[in-house]
Amino acid sequence: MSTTSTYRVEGMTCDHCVRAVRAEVAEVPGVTDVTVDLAGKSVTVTSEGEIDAAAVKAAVTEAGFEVPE
Ligand SMILES: [Cu+2]
Repeated sequence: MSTTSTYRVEGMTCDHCVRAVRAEVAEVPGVTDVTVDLAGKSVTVTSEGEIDAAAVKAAVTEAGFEVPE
């Protein structure tokens, strides 16, 4: 069963940012799909089973952006 969760992402300004976030988050274990909304400042993650929110936040940070609490 797949789960979808959305996280707010601060600091993305262009398509390069979108691609960077997508690439990092896609590497989180269990993630099957990543949709980044530049205008909406969010990333929607589809995964098999429960996703590790901390891992998603770490991936976004790794890409150079912030997930505000
Ligand atoms: Cu950019």
